[in-house]
Amino acid sequence: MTSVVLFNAPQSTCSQRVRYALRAKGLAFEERRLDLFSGDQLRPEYLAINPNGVVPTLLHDGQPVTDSAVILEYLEDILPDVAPMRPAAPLAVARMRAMMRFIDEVPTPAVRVPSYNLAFLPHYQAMTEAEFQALCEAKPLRREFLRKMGRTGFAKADMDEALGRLARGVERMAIWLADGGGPWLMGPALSLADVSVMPVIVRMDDINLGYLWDGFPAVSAWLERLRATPAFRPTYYHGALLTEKYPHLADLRARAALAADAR
Ligand SMILES: N[C@@H](CCC(=O)N[C@@H](CS)C(=O)NCC(=O)O)C(=O)O
Repeated sequence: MTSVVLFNAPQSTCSQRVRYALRAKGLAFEERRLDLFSGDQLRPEYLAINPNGVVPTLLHDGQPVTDSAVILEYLEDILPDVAPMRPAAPLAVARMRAMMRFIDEVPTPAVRVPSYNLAFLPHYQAMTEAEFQALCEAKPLRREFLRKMGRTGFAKADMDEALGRLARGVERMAIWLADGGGPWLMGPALSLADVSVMPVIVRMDDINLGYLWDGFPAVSAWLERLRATPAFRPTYYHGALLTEKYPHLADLRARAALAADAR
């Protein structure tokens, strides 16, 4: 019998991609939840399977597969006929991969900036400067990112830049939806491009950045359609959203909803 273990974290956007694909394909897996603020991802036993010290990692029959976009493609390779999310024609595959690259270049890194400032910063503020610097040093992939944030948070210029990149991501989605005729980014069939951008859009909605698609009804319709797919709910179990873990963000969201209703 084949064994599939997913090392991941509930609120990690990269993990959410993989949880969605596993659920969509109905592949049974053992979920191991890492506590990223306790440093589970930096322990030697985890670094042995993922030297980048980040989640997710898929362990298939004891063999590690790392990087969420790579894992998504791997799942298509091992289960091509179950809920396929990669088109068959080489040109269509190339188009899908180009979309995934754009998503990984532009909106995916950008959403980390407001996420860290709004939700994760207090975890680091509770540390001494020496502890914080040691933590930065221990991170193989996110060392410079964390140092740039520091213990006071990203500067306004960084936040503005991130918001610009997120807005560009939303605009590009609207173009893809219009070009392919929707309802999914590549047209009638849901693809890995949809799964790749899903956690960014869900996170933006969670932290009150949903106004960035106010002028793009096709993007809100896309989100509602995605939320209605059977794989969505088991992916976003309770605790997967930031507003479910951080009460101050839930308050902000409730106040923003009231303000929107009053307009
Ligand atoms: N390109 C990688 C990025 C993975 C990544 O950045 N994971 C984040 C959570 S979404 C993480 O593990 N962060 C822990 C840390 O920075 O220490 C992927 O897509 O798998």
